[in-house]
Amino acid sequence: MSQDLFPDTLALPGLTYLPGFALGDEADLVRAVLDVAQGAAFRRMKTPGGREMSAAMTNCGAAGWVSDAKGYRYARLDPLSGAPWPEMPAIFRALAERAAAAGGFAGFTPDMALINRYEPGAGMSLHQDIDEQDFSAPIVSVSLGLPAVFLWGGLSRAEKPARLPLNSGDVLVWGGVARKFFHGIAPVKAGAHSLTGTARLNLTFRRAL
Ligand code: MD3
Ligand code: FE
Repeated sequence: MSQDLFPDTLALPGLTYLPGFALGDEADLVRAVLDVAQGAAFRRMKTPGGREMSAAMTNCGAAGWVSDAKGYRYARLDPLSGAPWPEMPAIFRALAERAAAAGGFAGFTPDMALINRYEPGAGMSLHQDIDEQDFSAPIVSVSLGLPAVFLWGGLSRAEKPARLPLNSGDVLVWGGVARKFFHGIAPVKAGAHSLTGTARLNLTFRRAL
């Protein structure tokens, strides 16, 4: 089941909200995240400005999103280990491709996934995802574990963000004009989830290279 996030008067081709789309795969997805993290540990990266991000991150696939004093970029090797990132688990790829098709992007094949882990108090300030090569590809995001409030700021940073609650198993497909929306995550509230414990996990499937 998909539903339009926006009133009829707002034409925003490319954004599809798929509540609960991943509910049947939650346990397998969390297991796959733990597998990836065995090969490439979660770490809190530094922004180019020198601040430590509150969410911990890791990656899988052909490249990983990294941030340090030199800036934001995609790197084929994990700077912590010097090795390639772990391969993308088959369950990740299958879910991302199914969700993309449901969102009108049949044929989307992600080349990597960024995995964010939020402990209570962690969030992500408003930003755009613009480090990828090709903006015609959508981004598929999957929420697992503790709930969070997604902040959606539209196409200009000045817009006051709308708030959308995201629950475990929810999937969003961001393409078209939505692809360059400012967005963020409000600080996650303390809680407990049977699969992720005290954490929220978010997977974003991208075509980065
Ligand atoms: C809208 N992650 O990793 S997912 C990120 O929940 C990121 O961890 C958040 O923002 C999280 O970059 C939000 C929803 C999302 C992801 C990518 C987008 C929304 C997006 C790309 C373009 C527009
Ligand atoms: Fe983002």
